[in-house]
Amino acid sequence: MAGVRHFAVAIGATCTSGDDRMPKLRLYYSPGACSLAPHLVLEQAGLDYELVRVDFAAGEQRSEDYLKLNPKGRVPVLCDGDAVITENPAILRYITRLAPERELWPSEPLAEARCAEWLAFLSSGLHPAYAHIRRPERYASGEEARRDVVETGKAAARALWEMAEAKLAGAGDLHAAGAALSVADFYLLVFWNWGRGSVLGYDMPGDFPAWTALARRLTELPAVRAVLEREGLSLPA
Ligand SMILES: N[C@@H](CCC(=O)N[C@@H](CS)C(=O)NCC(=O)O)C(=O)O
Repeated sequence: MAGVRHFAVAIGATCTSGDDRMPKLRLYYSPGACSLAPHLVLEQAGLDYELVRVDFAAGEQRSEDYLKLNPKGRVPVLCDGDAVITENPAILRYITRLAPERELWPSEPLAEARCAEWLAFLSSGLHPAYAHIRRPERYASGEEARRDVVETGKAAARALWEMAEAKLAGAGDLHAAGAALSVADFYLLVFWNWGRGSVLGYDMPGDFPAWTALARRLTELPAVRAVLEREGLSLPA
């Protein structure tokens, strides 16, 4: 990893840094956000990359420059030279293609389907449920309606987190997509971390033991420990 820059500090709206000494890969991230998944995978893949920290508290994701880069106003964004890639499932797949020797994308057909299935389930199921709790203003305008969105989101999130746990426990595999480590494991760590966070406040070891076992196994990887520390996140207890 080549270093961390802050979006506010003269990054500008384009992907290319114009500096040949900088890596071609640049990840725009916010600590603890879903950009944690590509951050973990870039590190585990052993690729040379630069990090650009986007300050959500300062609203940098909605700044004019950032919206030129990603009109969706979200992280993660992965730049590879001039190319801008958004959406976790696409970014995660792309990173695995850059480091095929690390085998983070399964090649066996069923394991590959399982991996893709997790990526879709997490990005289109668990993530939106969480967003209903964190960002109810996206879904309703009145105070009462927003409260209802939060409460409905909480029920939906709990059911989806339990579904993920049942899926992991039922498969009984060492990893999410089978016996081997894959990008799905890293993406699952994001939602494990959100589960223990203040918004959901779940007892992850008590109520989600299979998922917690996976999280603990992941932290045996030096890359995972390094990234969690860089993002200011504690290791799974
Ligand atoms: N579908 C997108 C979702 C990206 C997303 O919602 N990112 C959140 C952080 S987890 C974000 O940037 N939020 C900023 C905001 O809502 O203003 C993906 O999976 O990459």
